Amino acid sequence: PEVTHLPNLPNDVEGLRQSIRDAVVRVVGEDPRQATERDWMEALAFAIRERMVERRLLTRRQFADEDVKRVYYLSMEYLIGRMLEANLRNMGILEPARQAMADLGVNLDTILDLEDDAALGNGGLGRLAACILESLATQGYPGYGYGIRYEFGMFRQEFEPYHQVEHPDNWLRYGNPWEFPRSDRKYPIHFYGHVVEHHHPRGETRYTWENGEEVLAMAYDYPTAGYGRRNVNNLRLWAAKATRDFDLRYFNEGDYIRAVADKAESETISMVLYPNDATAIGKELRLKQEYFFVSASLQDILDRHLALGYNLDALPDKVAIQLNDTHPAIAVAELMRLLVDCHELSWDRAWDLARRTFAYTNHTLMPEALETWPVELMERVLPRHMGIIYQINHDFLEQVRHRYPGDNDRLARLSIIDEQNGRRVRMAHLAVVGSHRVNGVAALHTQLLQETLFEDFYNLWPERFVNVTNGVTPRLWMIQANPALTELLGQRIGNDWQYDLDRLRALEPYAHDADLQKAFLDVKRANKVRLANLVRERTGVELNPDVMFDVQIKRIHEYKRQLLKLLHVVDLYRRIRAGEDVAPRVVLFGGKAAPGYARAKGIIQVINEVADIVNHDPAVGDRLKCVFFPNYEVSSASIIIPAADVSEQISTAGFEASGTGNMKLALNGALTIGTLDGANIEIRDAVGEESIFIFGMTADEVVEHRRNGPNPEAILAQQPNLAAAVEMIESGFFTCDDPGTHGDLGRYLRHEDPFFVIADYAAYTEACERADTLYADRTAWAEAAILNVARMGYFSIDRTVRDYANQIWDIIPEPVAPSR
Ligand code: DL6
Repeated sequence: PEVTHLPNLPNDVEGLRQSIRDAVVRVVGEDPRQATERDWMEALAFAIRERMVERRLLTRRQFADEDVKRVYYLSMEYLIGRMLEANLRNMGILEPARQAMADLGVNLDTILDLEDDAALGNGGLGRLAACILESLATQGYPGYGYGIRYEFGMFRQEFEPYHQVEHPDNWLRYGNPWEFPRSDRKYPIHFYGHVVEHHHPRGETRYTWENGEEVLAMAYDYPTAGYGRRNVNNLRLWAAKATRDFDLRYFNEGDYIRAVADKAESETISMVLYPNDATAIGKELRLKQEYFFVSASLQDILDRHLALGYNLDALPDKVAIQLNDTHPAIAVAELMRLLVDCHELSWDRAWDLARRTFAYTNHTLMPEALETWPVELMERVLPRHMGIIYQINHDFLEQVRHRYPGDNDRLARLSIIDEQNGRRVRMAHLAVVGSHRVNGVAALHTQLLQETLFEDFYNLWPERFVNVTNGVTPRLWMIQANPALTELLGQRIGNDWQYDLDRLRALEPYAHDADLQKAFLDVKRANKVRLANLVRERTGVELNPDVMFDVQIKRIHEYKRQLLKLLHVVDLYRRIRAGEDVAPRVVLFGGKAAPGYARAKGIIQVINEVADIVNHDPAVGDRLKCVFFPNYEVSSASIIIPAADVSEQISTAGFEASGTGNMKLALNGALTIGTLDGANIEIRDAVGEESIFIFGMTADEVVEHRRNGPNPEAILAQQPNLAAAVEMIESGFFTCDDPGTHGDLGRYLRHEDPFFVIADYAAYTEACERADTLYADRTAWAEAAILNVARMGYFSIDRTVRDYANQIWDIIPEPVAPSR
């Protein structure tokens, strides 16, 4: 019994102090007298992780004892941010740790600021994955994440001076105290080679995948603590390591340098996150990344399943696997390969198990983001999988033929292989065919999926389609990001909302209470001062916390329409210079452009140029400031979001699948100016028309407008303010050194305007004016903002995760009992 006994480390100040001091010596290897702040940070992290792993083991034991069904979340991206504060908070030891550090002469807040963000994701999709893992643990669900341990995450953005320059994000340069390298958990991953058929006279033909290259996937574990619970789950990230065989082959041939170079080359698979959020990356290395992490994860899942004593027929009863977008969709073919080729199940039995195990989340309708791989590439890199995909497609099209005899067009539309565009594998089709559930991420998005992208699939299998509207974790996006509002809420309505966000409703009856309104506005102002300090530090621009903070933070994309906001800024600027009286505001942009997306990079450049002129024009003063916050990431988001008065959610309707920034901002009391797109619609339904400024074309109107052919020039002719703004930009007013720079942008707006910036402009500025009017009435604004907070409970990630658990995964919570 002593051998299997788990330690029980104390969580009080004294116990923590002891662990931290010990860790400085024993783990960091430094004399406490000479330890630097970074040494103390590491020591603290080690003290926390010991405690996390203890609970992790308890959790694992209980899951095994209780025979639970587990969900595995497969995602190429996890946008986690900093881990120290989140782990301290979720472990319930933030305050004791603060005191323990103070006793050791170290300020915890300084230490928290030293940590790099873990930015293993691009934006919404990766942040959603991180929120889901946190919620699984918080609610006690048996849920595990799988992904890639990129050595370089999302690039660091700098402006030199106006345009974006990307710098590598070497987030592991100091090592990483949160990870547990598991050299005992390595799986071989094959690429290339060829397939050999083995015909059996009385059985199915069998296949072996031979020759080719092999790389190892090694596990790194990141424990994930639940808030207010003892459950600690696990995120397992895979790193590529060369095999020993790999070394030997060339060493034996006597080419030492080539051997070392090739070894390094084989490890590049997990080197870098592709920084594209809305375009498919047609690169061979990307396909290898996808297969690499999928194969390792599935081998690991099957190993665990069998080690727990279950047989493969029980797979769908004990395992649910969620595909986060199509990036892991090759899993459908890989599971078939493992079951049929390695475990020797019959094809039909394997297919039944696979389909009942997988579910797929779609995150975009945009054609350029939909992954398709050339058949030729797939055949070369993953020859066995190509054969399996052909077989899956053959069986599937047989079903379709049976259901719709003679309908060849339908067959071509549904086929997993697109024969029109040089033969490509449609990964979304593979994911739909191989899953028992397919979900969109907001009501409108799911509806559009059913009506457009997956219309034929929806007609075939309507029961397969469900909606699961996204959510955000209130632990990070309220408790951690906005301690002042958290405190105020605690005083007014207690803390139950931290576990059940719907309880924010208790605030509603106080929305017109003058004391609460004042306290609420004071909190907002303090958060604006906090942001203004950070903006001064990062950009040198001074912001006045007493004017409206109008915030658009998200990836830079034409459909998200940063240009719409920019035209408004230029319009206001021109009117201020013309002596008009306009409502004062600070406009803050933040977000990264994909490095190869020229239009998006041009948008960043022009915003920076406009900002530079506006901010230095003495005629403007505090009436208008424009800031592009550099290197927007999770840690800066948590300073920006609580300071926003207005949240810009102005995508062209029908293009933003859901959005989650819209939820974070509204939860923190910002009022939304938004189109009827993505989850904005559900936010409007929740908060009520009076707390949101809706404008612009609906998704249907956008389709109609596209059909009729947009005519931006005619609209410009009707709107002198807008025309003047466009002209100021294209004439080079903001680029004195090189006036020709934005001629192209002018042409783009005048003649193309593919996302209807011009068409929606009048409605947009009218919505901004409604916001200005309300903002001027502080009482009315405070009331609307308080109601906004009170009614955002639905957008908790905990509700999202329960929806997945009940509608898709069929899993139940297994809270770890506080046994000791
Ligand atoms: O579902 C998370 C997030 C949504 O909130 C955004 O609206 C959507 O744009 C984003 N999708 C992607 C697209 N990725 N791909 N492929 O990041 O997902």
